[in-house]
Amino acid sequence: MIVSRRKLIGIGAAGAGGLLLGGCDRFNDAPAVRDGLIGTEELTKRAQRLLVGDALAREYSEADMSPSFRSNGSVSVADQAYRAHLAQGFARWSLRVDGLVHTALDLPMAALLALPQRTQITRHDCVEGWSAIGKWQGPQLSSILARAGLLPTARYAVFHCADLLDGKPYYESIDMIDAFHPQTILAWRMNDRPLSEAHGAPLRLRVERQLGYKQAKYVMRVELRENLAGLYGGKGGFWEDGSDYAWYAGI
Ligand SMILES: Nc1nc2c(c(=O)[nH]1)N[C@H]1C(S)=C(S)[C@@H](COP(=O)(O)O)O[C@H]1N2
Ligand SMILES: [Mo]
Repeated sequence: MIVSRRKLIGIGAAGAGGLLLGGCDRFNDAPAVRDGLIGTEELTKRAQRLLVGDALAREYSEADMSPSFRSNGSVSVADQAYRAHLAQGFARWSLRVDGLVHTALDLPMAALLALPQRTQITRHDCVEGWSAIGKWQGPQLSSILARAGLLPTARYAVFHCADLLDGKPYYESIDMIDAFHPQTILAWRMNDRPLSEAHGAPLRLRVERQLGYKQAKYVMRVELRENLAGLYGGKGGFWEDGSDYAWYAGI
């Protein structure tokens, strides 16, 4: 299974990189690019960002929603503290926000629900070759980060999850461009219902311009960091560490 996932992402990354880099002279002329100071993955990311800018991912109508939205990866969480919170409907659970912030936060569900909410109907694309259109609701990550107050050195938001996959903690990370993108939300509601356990209760990331594996489920803690080195495998995510998936998984 891991082998087939690798194949798919390999083809996707090569295709996108070739196409995007080939078409962008302004980008290729930049001194750091000319002098070979930037690696291939960073090139792909920057090329995509130049072309995509702050564009919104496509949003769909209710009529487009998939009749069923499959779940993938972890579909349940073994952790005892998680199971106790699940049994209580997350009534005493809170999201931890810490690291390079002015004020570390513990936000209970009520506080997350009291923040301005964004609802979006988007398409989820998994590298395993399936897609589904679903409706997501939650506060924008930007409003949570604004509450905590970022220190100037904060460059990445890391999402720590409650589950273990293949015995290892699942985690993901994004940069500040995606963290402050209007469609980047911490969703607690999916298709007009609170998130199920299989889809990541109580809270999951939606970062709509990237692939499925970036959409971290079971988010317990958001940590602001200056770099990703020294955290687990150092590549910023579970699949990035274990299977060489691209850190920037632009669609
Ligand atoms: N915590 C956690 N988040 C995760 C995963 C996982 O195994 N654990 N799998 C990822 C992958 S590969 C995909 S395609 C989506 C699947 O989301 P879904 O189960 O809601 O369809 O979650 C992503 N986020
Ligand atoms: Mo996926």
